Amino acid sequence: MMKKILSLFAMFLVAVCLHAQQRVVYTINDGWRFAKGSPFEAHLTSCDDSSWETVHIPHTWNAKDADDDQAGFYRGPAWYRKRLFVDKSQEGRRAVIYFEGANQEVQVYLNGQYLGAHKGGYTRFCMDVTSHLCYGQENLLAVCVNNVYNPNIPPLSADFTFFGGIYRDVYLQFMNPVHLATNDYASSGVYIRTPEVSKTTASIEVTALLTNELDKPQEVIVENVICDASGKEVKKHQMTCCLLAGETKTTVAKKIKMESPRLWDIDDPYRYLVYTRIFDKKGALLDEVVNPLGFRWFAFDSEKGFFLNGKHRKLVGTARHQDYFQQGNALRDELHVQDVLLLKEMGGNFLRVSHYPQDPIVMEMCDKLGIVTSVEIPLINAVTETEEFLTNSVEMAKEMVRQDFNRPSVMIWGYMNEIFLRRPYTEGKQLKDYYHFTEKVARELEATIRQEDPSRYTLMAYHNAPQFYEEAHLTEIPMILGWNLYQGWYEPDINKFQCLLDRAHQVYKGKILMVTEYGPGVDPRLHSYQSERFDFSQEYGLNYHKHYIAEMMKRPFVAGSSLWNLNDFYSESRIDAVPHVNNKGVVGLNREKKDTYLFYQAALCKRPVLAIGNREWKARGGVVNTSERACKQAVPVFSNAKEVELLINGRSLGVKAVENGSAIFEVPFVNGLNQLKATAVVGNSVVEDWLEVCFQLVAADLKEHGADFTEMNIMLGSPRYFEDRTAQVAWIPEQEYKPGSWGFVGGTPYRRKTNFGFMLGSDIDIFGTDMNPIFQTQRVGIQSFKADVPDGEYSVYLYWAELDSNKEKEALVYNLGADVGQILAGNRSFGVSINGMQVLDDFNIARDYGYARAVVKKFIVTVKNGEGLCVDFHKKEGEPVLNAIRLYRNY
Ligand code: GCB
Ligand code: CA
Repeated sequence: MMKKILSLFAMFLVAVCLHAQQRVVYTINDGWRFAKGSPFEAHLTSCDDSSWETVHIPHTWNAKDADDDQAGFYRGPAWYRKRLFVDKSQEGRRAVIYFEGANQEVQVYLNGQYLGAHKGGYTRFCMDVTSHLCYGQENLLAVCVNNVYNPNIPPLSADFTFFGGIYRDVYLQFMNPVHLATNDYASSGVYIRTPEVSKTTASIEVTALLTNELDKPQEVIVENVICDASGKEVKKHQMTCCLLAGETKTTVAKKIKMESPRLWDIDDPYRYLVYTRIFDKKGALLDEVVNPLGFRWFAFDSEKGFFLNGKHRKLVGTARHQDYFQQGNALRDELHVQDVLLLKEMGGNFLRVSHYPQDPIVMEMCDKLGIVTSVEIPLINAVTETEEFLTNSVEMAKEMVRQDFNRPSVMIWGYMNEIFLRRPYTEGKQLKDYYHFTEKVARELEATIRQEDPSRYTLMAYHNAPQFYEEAHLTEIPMILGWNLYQGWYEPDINKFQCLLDRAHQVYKGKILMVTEYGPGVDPRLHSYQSERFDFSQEYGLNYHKHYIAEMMKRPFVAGSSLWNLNDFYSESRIDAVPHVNNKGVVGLNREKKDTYLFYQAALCKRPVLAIGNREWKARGGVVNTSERACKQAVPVFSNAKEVELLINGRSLGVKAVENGSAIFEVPFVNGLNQLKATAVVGNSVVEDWLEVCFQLVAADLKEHGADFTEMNIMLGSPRYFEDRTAQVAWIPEQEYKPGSWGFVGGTPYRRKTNFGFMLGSDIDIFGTDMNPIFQTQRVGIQSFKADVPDGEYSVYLYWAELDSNKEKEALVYNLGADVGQILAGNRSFGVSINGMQVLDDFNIARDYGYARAVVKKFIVTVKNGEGLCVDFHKKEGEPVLNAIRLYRNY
């Protein structure tokens, strides 16, 4: 008995010893000290950081910059310091610090000693810290991160915010001195290839890099074990290897054969695991690394599109940026996971991991869910004509390929997005040289990637200026030509889209074609039943996407597409309906689903889909337009059923056929709460969906039905509906005044001049509000706003912003060196009276508030003797304007 216990004890000891020798990996994300700028001797232990902020990684110092009123964001150095206690038990082992990503230049110090640097904000990197580490005591890790513009590090410019910081996980790793290499571009040290794959057989080749950091040679056994998804060992390969002192050596396990492999596919993303292990001569495990293995074969054809495991597949999906509401790019893993799930749920099978390599967990999810991916390095808009720029780009390409080499989901490597969008020259020798240099960079990147990984395709994405790319021979270099197309958005005619596809197919014969971007801006708070280009309404967005996807589906030569973008994302210099945000997501910054998302879900999914559209439009309003004292408004129901039924407050609105993913119902909303219920039968299952909408009904015939009038919120110069989601207020479009009702008298909607003619409303950012849309439209030359409301006391809120602030004028003023306010003041001045009483005489928005600033004035007014309310505007200089009006009944 005693013997048995002893031997059990011995086994336990052995187990503990074996374990203690394996790799230990953990994050060191919490409790860092942080300071912007360059504090004195921040790299030294003696530096006092007690007054610094305490932060947690993932962290960016620009998270708040993204939502504030000021243009620009902090770009410069900042320091992170972390006290690290390291156990004595790790002494004698190798210690490595591993960063998943920090933007964009990093220098690392340990206990005051310089360890190394890394350039580029989107790839992983690691450093051996063993020689500077003190065991059984505290160490000081100091990291300088800098996101200042560096002409030699791509991206130079782009339509997204270059959030600075250590914004992805940081790990400490401890391992045996004899271990799988950690000095190969932060790869796993193991590269798995599958030179042959078919349904019946596959061959596998595993290249492992081994490092011996002892000062004497080591004889080791390298083992590669392939396990299926249940963990069962299915193949094992062993070999011996002799490592010299200090050597890193490459070993290759060739031609491991496998019969009837279960394939990795979109619908069945089956993954095996490869355990690569090193043992010493006595059989003790020294190190182990695990990698995914997916068996698949794929091919692109310039006429027929994409084939996976011999089966044709139209790739349909999205691109994705790594940001989230108020968090910049500093996302915890769960938020990355959520995005890939959203894509899968939408029915997507393709992710353009753009414009840069992303968090490893994104890639892991694509492997797990069966999402084909294209990963790219961030050469965007322009290049710098230096050798250093070229070298950094090539290094980045190697990092990208080696780091995600083993991912079954990756089938394409990309580089260069719209590289001629910001050409510094437009003609002459300088342009020629610039083209030449760009071509050289492209050719080197292509060669590097093809050499690193001949098993995958290469991709470049172009904007609609094909002549530039042709002139520089860039359309000849990659295997796949990706087009970013925005006809019907940046360009007026949506039908040019399909013409461009056909042209590209004709001109670049034999080249594979993908649509790497397309998409309109959609502010989820905006709706319109007269939607038009650039109004940011959900309705325009939906029409645009329906058009694009239909045209692409018709053309087999379009191998695939990634709509722009899965999610709204921050772009500091952009002015859309939401300042500093690019609104082209099919989900919002907080991942709310826009109608466009629901449409794709219905169009792409095989499982039953039923979703009432306008999902997040919960504070909705409109004018009574039926005898039943209701407001009829169109509501789309998205489904892949043949027909759907919609009920409002228990009453059926009938059954409608689904066309192109949706059925539109005219829903008679009543004042207050409305309960919508949709039902459909898909196959054998009955599906249902519900939505509650709070509706604010505004009477058209105020004189007759105004007794219970409470409020109205009207956008002038606009057919748009807007939801103030903070206060749950429904804004509705203007109408012309008729006796007994309400509305404007006189004037015309504000139109802004663009390169493509006039557009309704402005796109300038309005200061002092997060509700740009209320202020971006306007009635110019308005004479009155009247409402035949019942007697009582009212709050009348008038909303203004001076929209005439085009850059030309400002530039002119700056050229003259004069004060903006002085020159432009007085260009518009008017008086305002309410019910005959003058309340403003010489009101000049620009003079008093400057341009593009939200101004709201509230007037308390008593309405008596059944006279209703009348706001009159008196022209003095220029045209009187009004952007919006809110009438609220006090008593
Ligand atoms: C593009 C760019 C992308 C932008 C997008 C847009 O073509 O590749 O980075 O965000 O257009 O929204 O304008
Ligand atoms: Ca992570």
